[in-house]
Amino acid sequence: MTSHGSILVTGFAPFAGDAVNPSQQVVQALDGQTIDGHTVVGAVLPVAFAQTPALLDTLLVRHRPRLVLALGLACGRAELSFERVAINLIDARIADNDGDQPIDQAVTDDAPAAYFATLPLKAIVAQLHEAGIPAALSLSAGSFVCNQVFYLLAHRLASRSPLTRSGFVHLPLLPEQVAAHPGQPSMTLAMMIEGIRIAIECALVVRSDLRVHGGSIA
Ligand code: PCA
Repeated sequence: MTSHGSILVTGFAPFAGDAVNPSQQVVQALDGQTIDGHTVVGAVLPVAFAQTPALLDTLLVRHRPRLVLALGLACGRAELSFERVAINLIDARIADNDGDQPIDQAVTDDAPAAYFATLPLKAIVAQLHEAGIPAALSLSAGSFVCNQVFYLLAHRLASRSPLTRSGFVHLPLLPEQVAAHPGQPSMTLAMMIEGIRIAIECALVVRSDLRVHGGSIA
């Protein structure tokens, strides 16, 4: 059988005192599965600014993925949040898991201020809504390690593999995490896994995004 190339899906280890990270669990569930003839390679990254650049480089060189979807947790989000913009800024409100807490640094020196996700985000959100899965566009992935990984992927792929599309999804808390985060929205692991699978299927087949209104006023 001809190889269709792999799909790289990354998640993160727990951080900020949480016992689990849903992105790690989604990645572990999808690792090794086949989606439309493509094998999913799952990788769990440390929440550590200094470690992610080399780890991502290794993953991209080793697997030469045809699509990359990075996942992370954002406590407070109610939907699968499809990030539109990766910015060249690190400003850490909390320390990462190595104890680093950089202030106003570039992700990559002498590089563009920002990149857009290269996935058909509006088509993905529409398909998720059809499937009854809460999903939304988001204009900021923050300025912590998730944004760093989103930016690094976009920057690396833009120069080395411009046909490989990439994007970032922030996940809500898992229901069991709400005990430690009272009042915050959550989503089941099964729904997250199904939603990410639908997003990948959509990204593999939809070339140009839907022309529907979106964005936000503030
Ligand atoms: N969320 C953090 C880093 C790791 C994760 O899962 C973030 O949003 O930057």
